[in-house]
This record gives sequence, structure tokens and C-alpha cells, in this order.
Amino acid sequence: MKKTVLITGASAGFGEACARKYRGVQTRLILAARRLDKLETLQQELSDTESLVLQLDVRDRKGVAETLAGLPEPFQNVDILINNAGLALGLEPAHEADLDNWETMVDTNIKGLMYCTRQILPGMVKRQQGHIVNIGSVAGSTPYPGGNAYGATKAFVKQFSSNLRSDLHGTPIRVTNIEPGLAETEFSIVRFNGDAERAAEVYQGTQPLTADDIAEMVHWVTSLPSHININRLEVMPVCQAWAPFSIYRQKE
Ligand code: NDP
Ligand code: 8X3
Repeated sequence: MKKTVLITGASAGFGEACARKYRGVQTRLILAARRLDKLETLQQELSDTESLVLQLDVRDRKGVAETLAGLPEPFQNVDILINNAGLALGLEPAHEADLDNWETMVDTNIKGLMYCTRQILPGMVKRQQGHIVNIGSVAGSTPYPGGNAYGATKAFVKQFSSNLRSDLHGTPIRVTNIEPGLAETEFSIVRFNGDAERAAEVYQGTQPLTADDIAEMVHWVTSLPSHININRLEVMPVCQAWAPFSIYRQKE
């Protein structure tokens, strides 16, 4: 039976790679993001797959509710929701960070994810079928300088995912939080406000994860036998590990 897969943030990075991964006759794709031109180009590339593009800003509560409530046939029954839309803005320490950036990250990574989930979940419960895959981050568990509000939004995603599982206990609906580390996408270009040179430095001399790597994992967790729920999947490239504790020492 065909599965309907809704991907937020399908215009780039992980979301775009997920669309390619789910491509095929067994899938009906719903591709959502703000950049319609990118979605339409992707839709053309995936013309052998039934698909619908949605210009959607996940921060727009009313827009999300109306758009997702009004999905046309045969896209109404979402089987897999990939809550991927998200971003980091800035890397300044908290006392210098731009409060607007913090608000945008909260609005997108937390509130947008809640809006989409709240709209899609009742149908899944009614049909007793579904899988929600949230894209968290290692930043939701591991602090790093400048990660302040971004990491906190991903900590929300981690705990929200676990709490969804608690609420859905007794139903067959699955919830997974995928928590990637260093991965090269448009992520750092967005984080550094379009500064491609600074973004490139983040990955210099490394072999980061790719968007395809993450798509592979998203597809894997949703393809497992229905009695298996991967709760959290933390993944880093081999070149990345945790920092030691930083001890500040007073000068003699
Ligand atoms: P990209 O910048 O490549 O892609 C982000 C996607 O999110 C784009 O499609 C963008 O589309 C969409 N998006 C952003 N804001 C909104 C919005 N308000 N409404 C709808 N869509 C939006 O980054 P990644 O693919 O790397 O990021 C995807 C997710 O993975 C994010 O949640 C990110 O936090 C997370 N992540 C990324 C890691 C990395 O190192 N790359 C590691 C860990 C987690 P558009 O601009 O067209 O709206
Ligand atoms: C993205 C990974 O380490 O840049 O979530 O925060 S990191």
C-alpha cells in the first residue's frame, strides 16, 4: 500500500534528500517549505513519484492549520510526518546574541514542529497508523559555545518526542528523534546569514555527514517492522566527538 510522506523543509538539505530517498511508486510525497521554486524543481526531478508541493512557513500557526487541514485527496492521510524544517541563527555567546534570532529559532524549531504535529497527529490516531520523525540534533544533548538557544530548541524536540511516545503508548504510532552532528547542507550558510566562506570553514578538513546519510537513517527507522520503535538515534561523523570539560584556570 502507498505511504503518504509529509516532509517539512523539503527545499534543501536533509528534507530534499529524504524526498529523493522516498521516491518511488510506493510513496506519495508532500513537499513543504517556503521556497516554492526549489520545491517545484524537486517535484519535476521526482516526476515518477506522486507528489504535492506546499508553500508553507511552519511558523505560521493559522497557515499550517489551514493548509494541512485542507490537503487534497489523495494526500489527506499522512502516514509519515518528517518534522525537519529548522535552522540555527548565529553563534554568538548568549550575552551578545540577537534576540530576534533566538525568537526565530524558537518559532521555527519548536513552535513550527508543534503546529505540524498537532495538526497531523489526530488523523494518525484515528487511523491507528503513523510515524513521526523529528529532526533533533546532538546540540539538544551536548552544550557548546554559541549553541545557546539553538541547542535548547533541540532539547525541546528531544523531550517532546519522548513525551509524544508516552501519550501514544497503546497505539501503533511510532515517534523517532534523529539527532545528527556535523552535516554539510545549507545549515551553516543560514546560520552565518549567507556568509558561504565562513560556512565552508565549518567543514574544512573534515568528512561531515551528508544529507543522504541522514535520509538513509530516516528511511531506515520508518522501514523497520511495525513493532520496533527507534526512540532516539544520535549520529556523528567519525571525525567528530565531544570536547573534554573546559576548566577555566586563574592566571598565577
Ligand atoms: P538546510 O538549511 O539545508 O535546510 C533547512 C530546511 O528547512 C530548508 O528546506 C528550509 O526551507 C526549511 N525551513 C527553514 N525555516 C522554515 C520555515 N519557517 N518554514 C518552513 N520551512 C523552513 O539545513 P538542514 O537540512 O541541515 O537542516 C534540517 C534540519 O536538521 C533542521 O531542523 C536542523 O536544525 C537539523 N540539523 C542539521 C544539522 C546539520 O549540521 N546540518 C545537524 C543536526 C540537525 P525554506 O528556506 O525554503 O523554507
Ligand atoms: C546542527 C549540529 O553541532 O552545528 O544541529 O549544532 S551543530
